[in-house]
Amino acid sequence: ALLCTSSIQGDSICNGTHSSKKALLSDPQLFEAQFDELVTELSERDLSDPALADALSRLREVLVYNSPGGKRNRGLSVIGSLRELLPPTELTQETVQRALVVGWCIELLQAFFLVADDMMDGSVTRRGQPCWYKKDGIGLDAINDSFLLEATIYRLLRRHCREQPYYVHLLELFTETSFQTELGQALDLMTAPPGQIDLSRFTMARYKAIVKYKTAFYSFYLPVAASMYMAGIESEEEHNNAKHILLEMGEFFQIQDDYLDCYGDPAVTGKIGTDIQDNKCSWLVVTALEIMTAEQRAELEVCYAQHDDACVEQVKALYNTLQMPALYHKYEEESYQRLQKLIACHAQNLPHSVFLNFAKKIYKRNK
Ligand code: GPP
Ligand code: MG
Ligand code: MG
Ligand code: MG
Repeated sequence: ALLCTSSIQGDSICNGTHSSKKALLSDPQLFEAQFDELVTELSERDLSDPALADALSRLREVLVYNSPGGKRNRGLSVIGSLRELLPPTELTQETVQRALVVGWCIELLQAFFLVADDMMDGSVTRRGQPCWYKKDGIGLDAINDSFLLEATIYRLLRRHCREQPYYVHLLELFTETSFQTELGQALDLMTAPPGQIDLSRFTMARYKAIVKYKTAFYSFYLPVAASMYMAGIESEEEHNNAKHILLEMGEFFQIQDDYLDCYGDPAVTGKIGTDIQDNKCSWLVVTALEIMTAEQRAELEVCYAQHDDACVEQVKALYNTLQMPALYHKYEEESYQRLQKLIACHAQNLPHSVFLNFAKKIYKRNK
């Protein structure tokens, strides 16, 4: 009874007022189809100085390598939410098109963060392929590539939304959200100094601050807030109501990410976990610390944050002894119930489906 029952809204409903061939495609199909067009726009039509040809072909390569293979939850939820917020008569083909572009802007923000995050976390694979910085001849040049990915967001917003009444709202939303995420990433990194083990740093309060900022704002509030602005909803109260629910969802989403870092199947998640080696303030270590004995704590002190397979296995064995998978599943169920209550109390004027559709996609996920 965990998943909500309403039909898959927005996936196959008419895409606009015109009955063109495109109107037969589902939102996910339209979204994927738009990518090639945006790559061409950014790498061929945007700047025409022939002296930039090599740089623009690099940009194309970066876009094409780092955008596919994700779940697209963030990007698709812009059009998904907009369909719930606007009456069908106002969902013209142009409006749908713009919502898809704004969705791509969120996917590009995600690509920017992931290229950079994988370097900081020393990760090996992402979305089932080597991390971009791990590719031959890329290395630290990936820093600049991440900046390029970020810059494309603002090129697209300018080209597609400049004339819209919500343009400045979107600009502020993207810059503010980026700042929040970068602050969260700073907390994440500072709480995990390589090789310096201090288990007293790993508190639940610290954990919640890290994940709210590094994940919840950009992954959950950003897409829904963008669609609210596109639908003309500007009131701070409405945005705060949505934020309240979405940040709670975001916290749970990162707890899942932490769980999957250790217990997920890399063939499914597309990435190999590094949290134990990286000394991360993960939900697993924070929760385990709350229930372990003094002896177990002493053992963890020795084997956490080591780049040594035997040590990593020892930490995992300790997690198993403490029944972390069972604890996690209990937490997931409770979190889902809490979220349902939050939606009932805080959604107010906003359609509950905006939140329920999102919740449906993340609970019980394994990737
Ligand atoms: C997820 O952390 C958080 C991010 C990807 C935001 C990064 C922010 C930057 C400003 C670069 P994670 O490291 O647990 O994600 P994953 O498990 O996907 O590597
Ligand atoms: Mg990471
Ligand atoms: Mg990280
Ligand atoms: Mg992770």
